[in-house]
Amino acid sequence: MIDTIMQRLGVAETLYRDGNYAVTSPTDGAEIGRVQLEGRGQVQARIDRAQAAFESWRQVPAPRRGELVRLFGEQLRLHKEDLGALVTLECGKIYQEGLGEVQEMIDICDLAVGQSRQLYGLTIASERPGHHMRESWHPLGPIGLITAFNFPVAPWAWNAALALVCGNSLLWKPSEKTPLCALACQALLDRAMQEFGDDAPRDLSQVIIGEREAGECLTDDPRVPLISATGSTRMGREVAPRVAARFGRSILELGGNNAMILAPSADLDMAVRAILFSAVGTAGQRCTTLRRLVVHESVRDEVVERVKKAYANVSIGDPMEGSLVGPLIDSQAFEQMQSVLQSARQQGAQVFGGERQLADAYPNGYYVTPAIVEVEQQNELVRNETFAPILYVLSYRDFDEALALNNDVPQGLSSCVFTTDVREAEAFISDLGSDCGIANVNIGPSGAEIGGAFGGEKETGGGRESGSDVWKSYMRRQTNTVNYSRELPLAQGIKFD
Ligand code: UN1
Repeated sequence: MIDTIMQRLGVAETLYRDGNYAVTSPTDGAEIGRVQLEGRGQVQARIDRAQAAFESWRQVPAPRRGELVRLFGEQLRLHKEDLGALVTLECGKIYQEGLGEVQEMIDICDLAVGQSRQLYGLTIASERPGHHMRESWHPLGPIGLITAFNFPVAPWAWNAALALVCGNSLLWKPSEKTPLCALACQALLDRAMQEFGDDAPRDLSQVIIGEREAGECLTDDPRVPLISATGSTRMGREVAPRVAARFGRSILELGGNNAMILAPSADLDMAVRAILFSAVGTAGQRCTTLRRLVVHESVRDEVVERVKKAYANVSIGDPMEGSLVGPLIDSQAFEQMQSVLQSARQQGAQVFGGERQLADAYPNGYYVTPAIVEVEQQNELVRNETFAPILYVLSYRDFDEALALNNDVPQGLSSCVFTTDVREAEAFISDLGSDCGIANVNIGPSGAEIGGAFGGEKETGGGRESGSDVWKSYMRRQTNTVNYSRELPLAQGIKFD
């Protein structure tokens, strides 16, 4: 299957067959390719080429740059099924979600094409006669993109589509667990570049396949003015100081520990469906996964009962074959989940589910029943993000207590409230409400659409991607004061003669 898919996506066999590093599918642990890891020298050579590509790409008018992104979006439309299947094969999310991820790429391309005609600045009133001020936005340089295994294509596209229309070149270091998806995206972009014509420089976009050393090379190089990194808070703690040490900028999209407040007035049918998708979808491996259910004590028993019933009906298995829950990424993720559940039990929590499934059929595939853990308190275990399908249940009495629980974790990505009480809904998204980058009303915390800024506060890293005015992060801002008079007055009325 892999060969047919890669052929249709236009990836040369040498790129994914002949390397020194084995790529396996989490579905069954089987090897699906071998890629070549790059070291310091190769990465540096790529940065040289990215610099040269930037010098020429920034001269292409922005709306014309948008045309390249439009063509790329067309390639994605044509190859949605193949790329979606490759996402499923390489990272183990179910095919529906693989397709969804490619759709997110298409959506950001559409947004970026429009944006390419709207890279506008301001005109600002000057205090001096015969002067005007304005703000202009200029291309930034080669942009370094670091992405995670769980969303192997969309977050790259959120950054890439906007960065390209903003006039930048790209250097993409994907997760070592999902390099084939990156090669496929690159192949589709190459096709779009061929159609586009000569004004797209050859090394406009490059993929760096490598481990830690390759990543460090990218984060440390002053020629790369912006690093946009998606992954764990642990990774962010390493990347951010390295980039800051050379005064580079970063966009960080790190861990989440997303809660739902479930109020007594909520539409419970809707809430249970939202819990199911957001807690169990992608086998709990989204940064926006619902990890904490903060439910009013008056409906707690009923809700937990209904969620358990819904969990019992969830099909677990081969992500290509219509199941709702695919495998965890690897044995390490499985062991991590088991050790957290074990600690929870030791602390006296009620643990439901969490067992390994299908071990006979897939000795090297790590499928689990999603777990529900009923806890008394929001302790360290709950405050930590475990990248697996574990849903902690906490109860509350009054709304302020629920809000405090929502905010009392180190992460600040996503959050939601289910309520039909307009006061609670408004309070949740008010200045005094949720402290997260995303705060939803009557929908779950995951599955955000393109258009809104995506990202979060605190240990989530503070970055924003994929919508609103985030294009500005991929450009440099310049303030211009122009004097069209014959005098040279100084600001603040200073006399200097
Ligand atoms: C991620 O898990 O890194 O909002 C990204 C969502 C998706 C993106 C998740 N649109 O769940």
